[in-house]
Amino acid sequence: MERDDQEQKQKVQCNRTELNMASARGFSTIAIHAGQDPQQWTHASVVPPLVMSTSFQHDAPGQHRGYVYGRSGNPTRTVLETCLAALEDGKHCLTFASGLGATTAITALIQAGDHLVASDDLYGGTNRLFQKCLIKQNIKSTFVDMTSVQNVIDAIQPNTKMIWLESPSNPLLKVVDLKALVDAVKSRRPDIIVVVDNTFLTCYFQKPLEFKVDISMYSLTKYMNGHLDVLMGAAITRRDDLGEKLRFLQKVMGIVPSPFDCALVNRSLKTLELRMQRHMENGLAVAKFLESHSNVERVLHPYFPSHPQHDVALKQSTGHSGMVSFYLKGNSHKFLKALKVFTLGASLGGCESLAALPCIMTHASVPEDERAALGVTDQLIRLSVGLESKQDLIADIQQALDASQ
Ligand code: P1T
Repeated sequence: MERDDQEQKQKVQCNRTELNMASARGFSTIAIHAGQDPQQWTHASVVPPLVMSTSFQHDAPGQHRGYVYGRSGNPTRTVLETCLAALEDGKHCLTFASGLGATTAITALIQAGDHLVASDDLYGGTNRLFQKCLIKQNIKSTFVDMTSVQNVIDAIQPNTKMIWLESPSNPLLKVVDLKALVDAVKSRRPDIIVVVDNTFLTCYFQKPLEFKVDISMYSLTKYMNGHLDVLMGAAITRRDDLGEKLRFLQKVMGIVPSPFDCALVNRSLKTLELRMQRHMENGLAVAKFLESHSNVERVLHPYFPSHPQHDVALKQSTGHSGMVSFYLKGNSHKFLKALKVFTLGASLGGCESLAALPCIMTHASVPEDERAALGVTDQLIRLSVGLESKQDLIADIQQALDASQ
């Protein structure tokens, strides 16, 4: 889909007077203004105020001005949630203390005895939550390769209540056809909640709710905040019933983010479009260089024609982030040790380029046989290509590849 078309379709969720701009439909205009009209505060500050108070004065018992206690609601958090809902073209956004906090709350929508179908390639921590914690609540998960919609349909049981996937996935960058999957599932079982973890692309490159996915989930810790200094998660939906239940769970389970972190993420969203464009440019440049090098076996990038789901990626997203995975022919430990601009570290989506060995660093909690079957081997390296100068990133990769031979 062309970006212009997509932007035309963006509806500004907060009302027009609040946005103070009758024709505001562009991504960055929404990111910079939605939920942030200075007129809503008596001091008219252009940057939303950071409200740290955990207690709010009642005018009389039971009479208050919308806020009671910091866990159930906070004005700085409301600003962020309003902006995120508008950016995603959603209706309700709930933020949580981390991405896994969001996952914990979302999976609390289902109950003991229910069944979950999950993608076989997921962030290791999500896989661990499903296999080690949900199982204790008698929620069983079946893991399938969702690049085939038929696999998902075949895995559905009478008690299946949720489908959970990442697209592109972490770390193999598998792409799932969201429209085909939702249509196939909902035509059979409209009661199943479909959740897409959209962390790798952000709402700038992909909007799962457009494909009638029920919940778009984020680790905001990654690209959305983009500066490697906040842990936070979000769930965004158009459904009133799910929005209401998630708001209840946010308050009751207590997995809330701090107001300070909300202010940081809100600030970061203002540059999301600029950052994502540069992540894509740098990521493609690094991926192309990797592909040309004799010490590289195979490069995984959804915007390369060689990617098995390249057509699906082009159909449902408008670009790709700085996430690139590749299989090295040489010694991966030597390669990682030789890097100078890339930092060896978990996480992704920051200004600083990071490199990781998923089998040890981010996916060690995935059972070894499952990792081997998937191809998360000792030769698989994951890069989060940051915002440094392209030529420095390529030179760094080149010298590390040479050193790993
Ligand atoms: O770290 P946290 O904010 O709790 O988010 C968990 C999470 C959820 N979904 C995806 C796709 C993720 O990549 C993550 C976290 N991932 C890493 C820390 C990592 O290095 O892959």
